[in-house]
Amino acid sequence: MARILITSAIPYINGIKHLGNLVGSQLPADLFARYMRQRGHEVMFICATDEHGTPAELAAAKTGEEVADYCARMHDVQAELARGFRLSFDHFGRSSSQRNHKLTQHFAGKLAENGYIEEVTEKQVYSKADGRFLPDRYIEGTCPNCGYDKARGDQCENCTKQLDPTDLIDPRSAISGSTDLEVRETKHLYLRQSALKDRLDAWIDSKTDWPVLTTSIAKKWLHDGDGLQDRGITRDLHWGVPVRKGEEDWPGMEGKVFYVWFDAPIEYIAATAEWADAHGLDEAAWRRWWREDEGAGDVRYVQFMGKDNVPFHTLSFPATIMGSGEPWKLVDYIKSFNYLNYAGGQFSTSQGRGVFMDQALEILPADYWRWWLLSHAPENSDSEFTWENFQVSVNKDLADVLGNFVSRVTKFCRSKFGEEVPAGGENGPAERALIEELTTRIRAYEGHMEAMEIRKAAGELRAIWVAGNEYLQSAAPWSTFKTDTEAAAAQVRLALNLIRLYAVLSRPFIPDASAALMTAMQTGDDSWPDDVPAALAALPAGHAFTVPDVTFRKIADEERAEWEAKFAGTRG
Ligand code: B3M
Ligand code: ZN
Repeated sequence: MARILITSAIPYINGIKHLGNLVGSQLPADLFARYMRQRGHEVMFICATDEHGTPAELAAAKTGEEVADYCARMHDVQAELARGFRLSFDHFGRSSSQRNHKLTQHFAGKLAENGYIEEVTEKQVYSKADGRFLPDRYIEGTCPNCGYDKARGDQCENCTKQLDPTDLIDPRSAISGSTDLEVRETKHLYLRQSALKDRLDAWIDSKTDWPVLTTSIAKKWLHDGDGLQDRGITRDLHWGVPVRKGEEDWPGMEGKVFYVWFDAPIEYIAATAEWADAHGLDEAAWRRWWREDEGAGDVRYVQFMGKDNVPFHTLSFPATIMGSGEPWKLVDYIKSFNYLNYAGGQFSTSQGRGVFMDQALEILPADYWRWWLLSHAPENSDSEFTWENFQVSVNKDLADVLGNFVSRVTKFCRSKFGEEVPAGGENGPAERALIEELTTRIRAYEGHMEAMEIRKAAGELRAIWVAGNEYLQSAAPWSTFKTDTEAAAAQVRLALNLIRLYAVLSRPFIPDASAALMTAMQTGDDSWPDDVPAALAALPAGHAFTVPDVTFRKIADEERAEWEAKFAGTRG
């Protein structure tokens, strides 16, 4: 069995995430983590809140809280929503943790020692109206690369180019809108990514199995235009990791903090250390996941993220690790996602457009959302959430196919044979054909799950549910029963076993429904169907079960219309 380290991009602390954020990192990472655990692998699944930077400061200023209090409160809110969506993190950390402070300072120290840090006196945008230096994100303007007029000073969200604030055309303060900006001198540290370009290039070239979306973005920033730029990794802010060289002060950098994108990926490592702390474990317990010289040599490390985060994970963070000269684990596979759009536009946190995690759970349980989002994951192109599509998927896949199968089989059995698996009869050609089809499909499902081909996996799972339904429809035990009770018993026995099999196979997608089906089938046998015929005989004649409550309910047209109207505007 393998050891698999899985990280999801860590969500910004300010505000509640929308469904587009969820499907772009945390949810597919959870699917993969659940699947790998189910297959018996040792999994470490890490996420955290990304707490530094100006957005946190400004959000706290708005609510009138100290920024540390704001972050503590919002961390708990996000952790609770993660539980609501059944995100099975081994640890949900905080980038503001002491662990991350120490590790971030450690990496900076090593990078300096190895000559990868340059101290630069530079000119930075100062807003007289706001009385402060404006950090990158709080300067808006026109992207010099693509012309998008709401590009931020750190990155253009339209073309994903990493920017420096002074690159922007017609810059303005995002805090006050003021264009009364002037440039003042201040000293900052730069990570000399350009000096690592050849290593990064060779490393990306060696990743022939990565999704094209991931490598194409990396290649673009390695080779387009001026190639890989050195990046400023410090900021004139109060909130963040104080700039230190390892354990020592850094002369000239007093009062400055590291740039949020420098410390955020390091939090993947720090959060694993936080996990060890939370469980009273020693240093070795987390280092065996991260240090190749301390046991991580055989770990497979997989990251999940939206496409806008790819440059930081294919270039900047690997540069930090390579430049440290220490054997920290580099990522083995990056699964990246396009955007999920919302009803003809974009989801937008700043404009409150779309459905947010808290709102979603107020409407329907997590499984409904998990199924729709995962089966429509924006893998090969952007995808779109519409209420109509959501209604159709839920009603068809979950209610008509899976839910209906469970309900018909259990109710029919209860009425004719009682609440236990019936004895008698044996499998005939139709049953053998079904088992054969399921065997092929289950092997395909495994292949897609291992390859993180999420839509294909969802499609195969749906086909597995459909195959059972079609079998039931044509076997028609309710007719068979009238002439041949033995044959009907064999049909129902197989169908009841299919319910258990569905619970096992569907668990990574719809964990609550899966648990409810296992409870109804009164079994704890959740072993993976390596041997499908055996798996379909796991519940023997005489095994008791109960008829479950409705597994999935349908969404009525009026409800859909009501939600559509309710979420048409922006969040208040
Ligand atoms: N917080 C951006 C995002 O949530 C950023 C990711 C950090 S990953 C280290 O999309
Ligand atoms: Zn652009």
